[in-house]
Amino acid sequence: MKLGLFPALAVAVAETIGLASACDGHGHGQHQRDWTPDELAELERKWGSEWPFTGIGTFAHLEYAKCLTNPCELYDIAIIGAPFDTAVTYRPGARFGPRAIRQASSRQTSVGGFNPRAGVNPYRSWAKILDCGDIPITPMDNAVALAQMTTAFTELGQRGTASNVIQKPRLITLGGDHSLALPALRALKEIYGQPLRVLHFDAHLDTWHPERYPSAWPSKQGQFNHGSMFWLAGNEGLIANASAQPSVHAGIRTRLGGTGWNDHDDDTRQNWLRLSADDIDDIGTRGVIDFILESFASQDGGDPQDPVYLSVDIDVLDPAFAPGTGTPEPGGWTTRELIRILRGIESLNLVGADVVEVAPAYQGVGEETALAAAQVVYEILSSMVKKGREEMGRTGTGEHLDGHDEL
Ligand SMILES: [Mn+2]
Repeated sequence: MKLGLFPALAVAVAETIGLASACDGHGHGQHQRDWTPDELAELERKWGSEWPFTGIGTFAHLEYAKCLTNPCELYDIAIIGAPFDTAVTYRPGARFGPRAIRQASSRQTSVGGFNPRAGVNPYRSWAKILDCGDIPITPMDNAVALAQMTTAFTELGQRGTASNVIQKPRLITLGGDHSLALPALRALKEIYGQPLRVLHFDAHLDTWHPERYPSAWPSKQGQFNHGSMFWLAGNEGLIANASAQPSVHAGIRTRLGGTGWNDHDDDTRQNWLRLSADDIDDIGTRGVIDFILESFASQDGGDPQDPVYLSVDIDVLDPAFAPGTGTPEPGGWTTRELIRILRGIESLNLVGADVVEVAPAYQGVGEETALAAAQVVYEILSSMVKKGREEMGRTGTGEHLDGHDEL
């Protein structure tokens, strides 16, 4: 066997049949010899661990794979960066969001990853979770960028899974500005063959008619922006439009256009329900959770089962907690409230999610905005893994790998 041709495969085969592994290349010296599996295991024991502050910065120290260029790479859940911010209306900078969120996730490790709120360690359960890196999105041409994101999300989401627990892999996208929700929903419509329902945490509606941004220079391309992507998605039939299957905004506190509530009326016509940021003062996190779960309940009133896309604009948080964002609005939720709400809705059937509008140039030196975004991703991962584990319990498939049975 020529080791130089397929080194990874050669090592795997050698390990399988009990052969030692040899170094590739043309160097000289004592390393250019065969290494036994025991010797390699000893190296792994001595040097294989990482401290939270060491290593190359993948999300939560997860294994990194360039999934877009390696179609054989399988996963159950993929973290994928979409560093794109040329469709914003105010502050740019979210192209640096994926890097910042990964950096802020450093203290998340598989060793210390048990989520006591959820009762699961998402990094040590049935799911193979990979950091698939970033989509190389052009900052020069938004039409090309939209095509790139749509294609990438479709290719990544259509892949087979690493386990037999779920049929389709889940993508969690690190934004990037919020416009990426349009290509994400296009991909999910293609993959699931049906329009999705959306749970949207945000200060803003993002169902704005493009003419909400008045210009003497209207353009079709200009409709693709971070405030109109749900309007576009609705028009394209990507979002469920049956009155019994509404989508939900929560955390809303934006100013509206004109002199009245026309934007709300338009939003309602697009089949959305709204929960304002202020509502939490009257109904608490429990009330917010109940509103969401009741809105997504199945037709017979049972557990929500419709596939849901979860979109988290970090500006749902108050600028006190997340100033590093493109369009900050005072009067938002705390990070703790958002975490509590995310935990409360873990029974939703999340088939994809994003965390968007993290623009680290405007955050404090303590990286509070990116930390909040990394925590949001962790809570979503916890929910997806926990739901899969419950599914395994119902169907009797797979193995219980956690060593805990706290459910
Ligand atoms: Mn927003």
